[in-house]
Amino acid sequence: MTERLRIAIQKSGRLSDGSMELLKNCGLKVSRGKDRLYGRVQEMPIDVMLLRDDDIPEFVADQACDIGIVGENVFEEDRLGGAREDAAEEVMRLGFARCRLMIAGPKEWDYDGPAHLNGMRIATSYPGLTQAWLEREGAAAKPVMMKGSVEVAPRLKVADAVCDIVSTGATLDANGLKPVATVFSSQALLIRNKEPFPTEKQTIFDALIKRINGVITSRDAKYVMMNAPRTAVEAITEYLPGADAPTVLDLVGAPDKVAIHAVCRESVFWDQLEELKKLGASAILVLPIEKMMA
Ligand code: PRT
Ligand code: ZN
Repeated sequence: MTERLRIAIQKSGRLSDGSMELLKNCGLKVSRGKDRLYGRVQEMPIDVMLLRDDDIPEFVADQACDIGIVGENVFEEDRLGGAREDAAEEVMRLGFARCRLMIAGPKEWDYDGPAHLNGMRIATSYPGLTQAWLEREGAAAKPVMMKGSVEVAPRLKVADAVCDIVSTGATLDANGLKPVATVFSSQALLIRNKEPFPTEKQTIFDALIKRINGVITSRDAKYVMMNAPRTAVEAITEYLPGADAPTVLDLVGAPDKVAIHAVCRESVFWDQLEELKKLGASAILVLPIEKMMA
Protein backbone atom coordinates (compact mmCIF):
# COMPACT_ATOMS: atom_id res chain seq x y z
CA MET A 1 0.00 0.00 0.00
CA THR A 2 1.35 3.43 -0.85
CA GLU A 3 1.86 5.85 2.00
CA ARG A 4 -0.55 8.76 2.27
CA LEU A 5 0.11 12.08 3.98
CA ARG A 6 -2.55 12.98 6.54
CA ILE A 7 -3.51 16.60 6.96
CA ALA A 8 -5.80 17.87 9.74
CA ILE A 9 -7.98 20.90 9.02
CA GLN A 10 -10.88 22.54 10.85
CA LYS A 11 -14.24 20.94 10.07
CA SER A 12 -16.28 24.11 10.24
CA GLY A 13 -15.33 27.52 11.55
CA ARG A 14 -13.16 30.47 10.74
CA LEU A 15 -10.23 28.38 9.46
CA SER A 16 -12.14 25.91 7.31
CA ASP A 17 -12.88 28.00 4.19
CA GLY A 18 -9.31 29.28 4.00
CA SER A 19 -7.89 25.79 4.52
CA MET A 20 -10.11 24.26 1.81
CA GLU A 21 -9.36 27.16 -0.52
CA LEU A 22 -5.62 26.67 -0.02
CA LEU A 23 -5.87 22.98 -0.91
CA LYS A 24 -8.02 23.85 -3.94
CA ASN A 25 -5.47 26.42 -5.11
CA CYS A 26 -2.81 23.72 -4.76
CA GLY A 27 -4.83 21.77 -7.34
CA LEU A 28 -6.24 19.35 -4.76
CA LYS A 29 -9.92 18.41 -4.65
CA VAL A 30 -11.15 16.98 -1.37
CA SER A 31 -13.99 14.51 -1.77
CA ARG A 32 -16.09 14.07 1.34
CA GLY A 33 -19.66 13.32 2.23
CA LYS A 34 -21.80 15.52 4.45
CA ASP A 35 -20.68 15.54 8.10
CA ARG A 36 -17.88 13.12 7.36
CA LEU A 37 -14.68 13.51 9.34
CA TYR A 38 -12.52 12.23 6.61
CA GLY A 39 -11.75 13.31 3.05
CA ARG A 40 -9.64 11.96 0.28
CA VAL A 41 -7.61 13.87 -2.28
CA GLN A 42 -7.56 12.37 -5.77
CA GLU A 43 -4.64 14.25 -7.28
CA MET A 44 -2.01 13.38 -4.63
CA PRO A 45 -1.75 10.64 -1.96
CA ILE A 46 -3.20 12.89 0.74
CA ASP A 47 -5.97 12.21 3.27
CA VAL A 48 -7.79 15.03 5.04
CA MET A 49 -9.14 14.81 8.58
CA LEU A 50 -11.82 17.33 9.54
CA LEU A 51 -11.59 18.22 13.23
CA ARG A 52 -12.34 20.87 15.83
CA ASP A 53 -9.50 23.38 15.68
CA ASP A 54 -8.54 22.78 19.33
CA ASP A 55 -7.87 19.08 18.60
CA ILE A 56 -5.54 19.69 15.65
CA PRO A 57 -2.25 20.32 17.55
CA GLU A 58 -2.77 17.18 19.59
CA PHE A 59 -3.61 15.02 16.58
CA VAL A 60 -0.40 16.20 14.92
CA ALA A 61 1.64 15.73 18.10
CA ASP A 62 0.29 12.18 18.49
CA GLN A 63 1.03 11.32 14.83
CA ALA A 64 -2.66 10.64 14.20
CA CYS A 65 -2.04 13.23 11.48
CA ASP A 66 1.27 14.25 9.89
CA ILE A 67 0.48 17.92 9.35
CA GLY A 68 -2.30 20.35 10.23
CA ILE A 69 -3.63 23.87 9.81
CA VAL A 70 -4.39 25.73 13.03
CA GLY A 71 -4.52 29.29 14.37
CA GLU A 72 -1.15 30.48 15.69
CA ASN A 73 -3.03 31.57 18.84
CA VAL A 74 -4.19 28.02 19.58
CA PHE A 75 -0.81 26.46 18.78
CA GLU A 76 1.11 28.95 20.92
CA GLU A 77 -1.35 28.66 23.82
CA ASP A 78 -0.97 24.86 23.74
CA ARG A 79 2.81 25.20 23.68
CA LEU A 80 2.81 27.56 26.66
CA GLY A 81 0.52 25.12 28.46
CA GLY A 82 3.21 22.48 27.99
CA ALA A 83 0.99 20.21 25.88
CA ARG A 84 3.38 17.87 24.04
CA GLU A 85 5.39 20.94 23.16
CA ASP A 86 8.22 19.03 21.55
CA ALA A 87 6.15 16.80 19.30
CA ALA A 88 4.75 19.33 16.80
CA GLU A 89 6.43 22.28 15.14
CA GLU A 90 5.62 25.23 12.91
CA VAL A 91 6.25 24.85 9.17
CA MET A 92 4.98 28.16 7.81
CA ARG A 93 2.43 30.94 8.19
CA LEU A 94 -0.34 30.78 5.60
CA GLY A 95 -1.57 34.38 5.45
CA PHE A 96 -5.29 33.90 6.22
CA ALA A 97 -7.55 33.93 9.33
CA ARG A 98 -5.62 36.92 10.62
CA CYS A 99 -6.74 38.21 14.00
CA ARG A 100 -5.37 39.66 17.22
CA LEU A 101 -5.61 38.60 20.83
CA MET A 102 -6.31 41.87 22.63
CA ILE A 103 -6.85 43.24 26.09
CA ALA A 104 -10.16 45.09 26.22
CA GLY A 105 -12.05 46.94 28.92
CA PRO A 106 -15.09 49.18 29.42
CA LYS A 107 -15.38 51.98 26.85
CA GLU A 108 -15.07 54.63 29.57
CA TRP A 109 -11.61 53.35 30.57
CA ASP A 110 -8.75 55.84 30.58
CA TYR A 111 -6.14 53.26 29.63
CA ASP A 112 -2.61 54.65 29.83
CA GLY A 113 -0.51 51.46 29.68
CA PRO A 114 -0.24 47.97 31.21
CA ALA A 115 0.05 49.35 34.78
CA HIS A 116 -3.62 50.33 34.42
CA LEU A 117 -4.41 46.60 34.73
CA ASN A 118 -2.76 46.17 38.15
CA GLY A 119 -4.96 44.21 40.55
CA MET A 120 -7.51 43.35 37.84
CA ARG A 121 -9.03 40.01 36.83
CA ILE A 122 -8.88 39.38 33.10
CA ALA A 123 -11.29 36.87 31.56
CA THR A 124 -9.77 34.90 28.68
CA SER A 125 -9.70 31.55 26.85
CA TYR A 126 -5.94 32.11 26.45
CA PRO A 127 -4.52 32.23 30.01
CA GLY A 128 -1.02 31.19 28.86
CA LEU A 129 -0.60 33.92 26.25
CA THR A 130 -2.26 36.47 28.54
CA GLN A 131 -0.06 35.59 31.53
CA ALA A 132 3.10 35.72 29.40
CA TRP A 133 2.16 39.19 28.11
CA LEU A 134 1.28 40.49 31.59
CA GLU A 135 4.65 39.31 32.90
CA ARG A 136 6.52 40.81 29.95
CA GLU A 137 4.77 44.14 30.47
CA GLY A 138 5.16 44.03 34.24
CA ALA A 139 1.42 44.26 34.94
CA ALA A 140 0.19 42.64 38.17
CA ALA A 141 -3.13 41.28 36.85
CA LYS A 142 -4.61 37.79 36.94
CA PRO A 143 -6.04 35.84 33.98
CA VAL A 144 -9.32 34.05 34.71
CA MET A 145 -10.02 31.13 32.40
CA MET A 146 -13.34 31.21 30.51
CA LYS A 147 -14.18 28.81 27.68
CA GLY A 148 -16.66 30.89 25.72
CA SER A 149 -18.52 34.24 25.64
CA VAL A 150 -15.57 35.95 27.27
CA GLU A 151 -16.92 39.35 26.22
CA VAL A 152 -19.81 39.21 28.73
CA ALA A 153 -17.52 38.70 31.76
CA PRO A 154 -17.16 42.40 32.73
CA ARG A 155 -20.94 42.93 32.59
CA LEU A 156 -21.46 39.89 34.83
CA LYS A 157 -18.75 41.25 37.15
CA VAL A 158 -16.83 38.00 36.77
CA ALA A 159 -13.82 40.02 35.60
CA ASP A 160 -12.70 43.62 35.16
CA ALA A 161 -11.38 43.18 31.64
CA VAL A 162 -11.06 40.58 28.89
CA CYS A 163 -8.30 39.25 26.67
CA ASP A 164 -10.02 37.95 23.54
CA ILE A 165 -9.65 37.41 19.80
CA VAL A 166 -10.57 40.49 17.79
CA SER A 167 -10.99 40.75 14.08
CA THR A 168 -13.39 43.60 13.19
CA GLY A 169 -13.93 44.74 16.79
CA ALA A 170 -17.75 44.54 16.39
CA THR A 171 -18.21 41.96 19.19
CA LEU A 172 -16.32 44.09 21.73
CA ASP A 173 -18.20 47.18 20.64
CA ALA A 174 -21.58 45.46 21.01
CA ASN A 175 -20.61 44.55 24.59
CA GLY A 176 -19.54 48.03 25.62
CA LEU A 177 -15.83 47.19 25.49
CA LYS A 178 -12.87 48.71 23.66
CA PRO A 179 -9.54 47.09 22.75
CA VAL A 180 -6.53 48.75 24.38
CA ALA A 181 -3.47 46.52 23.77
CA THR A 182 -2.38 43.69 21.46
CA VAL A 183 -1.17 40.57 23.25
CA PHE A 184 -0.60 38.35 20.21
CA SER A 185 -1.02 38.63 16.43
CA SER A 186 -2.22 35.46 14.78
CA GLN A 187 -2.89 33.87 11.41
CA ALA A 188 -3.35 30.35 10.08
CA LEU A 189 -0.27 28.20 10.63
CA LEU A 190 0.87 24.96 8.99
CA ILE A 191 2.29 22.59 11.60
CA ARG A 192 3.88 19.15 11.34
CA ASN A 193 4.97 16.33 13.58
CA LYS A 194 8.67 16.72 14.44
CA GLU A 195 9.58 13.08 13.75
CA PRO A 196 11.25 12.66 10.35
CA PHE A 197 8.77 11.29 7.78
CA PRO A 198 9.50 8.02 5.97
CA THR A 199 10.95 8.68 2.49
CA GLU A 200 7.69 8.27 0.58
CA LYS A 201 5.77 10.57 2.92
CA GLN A 202 8.58 13.12 2.82
CA THR A 203 8.30 13.21 -0.99
CA ILE A 204 4.56 13.93 -0.77
CA PHE A 205 5.18 16.55 1.93
CA ASP A 206 7.87 18.28 -0.18
CA ALA A 207 5.58 18.35 -3.23
CA LEU A 208 2.73 19.85 -1.18
CA ILE A 209 4.97 22.50 0.40
CA LYS A 210 6.23 23.47 -3.05
CA ARG A 211 2.64 24.00 -4.20
CA ILE A 212 1.68 25.93 -1.04
CA ASN A 213 4.69 28.20 -1.51
CA GLY A 214 3.59 28.74 -5.10
CA VAL A 215 0.07 29.69 -3.98
CA ILE A 216 1.31 32.07 -1.29
CA THR A 217 3.85 33.85 -3.47
CA SER A 218 1.45 34.22 -6.40
CA ARG A 219 -1.40 35.53 -4.18
CA ASP A 220 -0.33 39.17 -4.42
CA ALA A 221 1.97 38.78 -7.41
CA LYS A 222 1.20 40.54 -10.67
CA TYR A 223 2.61 40.34 -14.18
CA VAL A 224 3.32 43.89 -15.32
CA MET A 225 3.86 44.91 -18.94
CA MET A 226 4.56 48.36 -20.38
CA ASN A 227 6.33 50.25 -23.09
CA ALA A 228 9.06 52.67 -22.08
CA PRO A 229 11.93 54.75 -23.42
CA ARG A 230 15.12 52.63 -23.58
CA THR A 231 16.80 55.21 -21.31
CA ALA A 232 14.22 54.69 -18.55
CA VAL A 233 14.68 50.91 -18.15
CA GLU A 234 16.97 51.20 -15.13
CA ALA A 235 14.80 53.69 -13.27
CA ILE A 236 11.66 51.65 -13.93
CA THR A 237 13.30 48.38 -12.85
CA GLU A 238 14.33 49.99 -9.58
CA TYR A 239 10.84 51.30 -9.03
CA LEU A 240 8.83 48.09 -9.61
CA PRO A 241 7.80 46.52 -6.26
CA GLY A 242 9.49 43.20 -5.52
CA ALA A 243 10.43 42.49 -9.14
CA ASP A 244 13.25 40.21 -10.27
CA ALA A 245 15.27 41.16 -13.38
CA PRO A 246 12.61 42.14 -15.94
CA THR A 247 12.47 41.00 -19.57
CA VAL A 248 13.28 43.85 -21.96
CA LEU A 249 12.15 43.45 -25.60
CA ASP A 250 12.77 45.55 -28.71
CA LEU A 251 9.74 47.21 -30.30
CA VAL A 252 9.49 46.98 -34.07
CA GLY A 253 9.84 50.41 -35.72
CA ALA A 254 10.58 52.24 -32.48
CA PRO A 255 14.33 52.00 -31.80
CA ASP A 256 14.19 54.36 -28.79
CA LYS A 257 11.51 52.32 -27.05
CA VAL A 258 11.31 48.88 -25.46
CA ALA A 259 8.67 46.66 -23.90
CA ILE A 260 9.29 45.75 -20.25
CA HIS A 261 7.74 42.62 -18.71
CA ALA A 262 8.18 41.89 -15.01
CA VAL A 263 6.75 39.78 -12.19
CA CYS A 264 6.02 41.94 -9.15
CA ARG A 265 5.75 39.99 -5.92
CA GLU A 266 3.71 42.64 -4.18
CA SER A 267 0.45 44.33 -5.07
CA VAL A 268 0.70 47.12 -7.62
CA PHE A 269 -1.32 50.20 -6.71
CA TRP A 270 -2.73 53.05 -8.79
CA ASP A 271 -0.25 55.61 -7.43
CA GLN A 272 2.58 53.31 -8.47
CA LEU A 273 1.20 53.27 -12.02
CA GLU A 274 1.18 57.09 -11.96
CA GLU A 275 4.84 56.99 -10.90
CA LEU A 276 5.68 54.63 -13.78
CA LYS A 277 3.96 57.01 -16.19
CA LYS A 278 6.09 59.85 -14.86
CA LEU A 279 9.17 57.76 -15.63
CA GLY A 280 8.00 57.56 -19.26
CA ALA A 281 6.06 54.28 -19.30
CA SER A 282 2.97 53.91 -21.48
CA ALA A 283 0.43 51.18 -22.30
CA ILE A 284 0.85 49.72 -18.79
CA LEU A 285 -0.91 46.40 -18.16
CA VAL A 286 -1.15 44.65 -14.76
CA LEU A 287 -2.27 41.01 -14.96
CA PRO A 288 -3.04 38.51 -12.20
CA ILE A 289 -0.84 35.42 -11.96
CA GLU A 290 -2.63 32.14 -11.46
CA LYS A 291 0.28 29.90 -10.60
CA MET A 292 3.97 30.35 -9.95
CA MET A 293 6.79 27.95 -9.15
CA ALA A 294 10.39 28.97 -8.53
O1 PRT B 1 -15.66 24.48 16.51
P1 PRT B 1 -14.22 24.73 16.63
O2 PRT B 1 -13.65 24.46 18.00
O3 PRT B 1 -13.44 24.07 15.52
O4 PRT B 1 -14.02 26.30 16.33
P2 PRT B 1 -13.91 27.55 17.34
O5 PRT B 1 -15.26 28.13 17.50
O6 PRT B 1 -13.11 27.20 18.54
O7 PRT B 1 -12.96 28.52 16.49
P3 PRT B 1 -13.32 29.56 15.36
O8 PRT B 1 -13.77 28.87 14.12
O9 PRT B 1 -14.15 30.66 15.89
O10 PRT B 1 -11.85 30.18 15.14
C1 PRT B 1 -10.80 29.40 14.67
C2 PRT B 1 -9.57 30.28 14.56
O11 PRT B 1 -9.83 31.37 13.66
C3 PRT B 1 -9.13 30.98 15.84
O12 PRT B 1 -8.36 30.16 16.67
C4 PRT B 1 -8.32 32.15 15.30
O13 PRT B 1 -7.01 31.73 14.99
C5 PRT B 1 -9.02 32.49 13.98
N1 PRT B 1 -9.89 33.69 14.04
C6 PRT B 1 -9.86 34.71 13.13
C7 PRT B 1 -10.86 33.98 14.93
C8 PRT B 1 -11.42 35.22 14.56
N2 PRT B 1 -10.78 35.63 13.44
C9 PRT B 1 -12.50 35.77 15.35
N3 PRT B 1 -12.99 36.85 15.02
N4 PRT B 1 -11.32 33.31 16.02
C10 PRT B 1 -12.33 33.81 16.74
N5 PRT B 1 -12.94 35.01 16.46
C11 PRT B 1 -14.09 35.38 17.36
C12 PRT B 1 -13.65 35.98 18.69
O14 PRT B 1 -13.43 34.98 19.65
C13 PRT B 1 -14.84 36.87 19.06
O15 PRT B 1 -15.87 36.11 19.66
O16 PRT B 1 -14.90 36.34 16.76
C14 PRT B 1 -15.32 37.32 17.71
C15 PRT B 1 -14.70 38.65 17.39
O17 PRT B 1 -14.86 38.98 16.06
P4 PRT B 1 -15.07 40.52 15.65
O18 PRT B 1 -15.03 40.52 14.15
O19 PRT B 1 -16.41 40.93 16.20
O20 PRT B 1 -13.93 41.32 16.23
ZN1 ZN C 1 -12.28 25.54 18.95
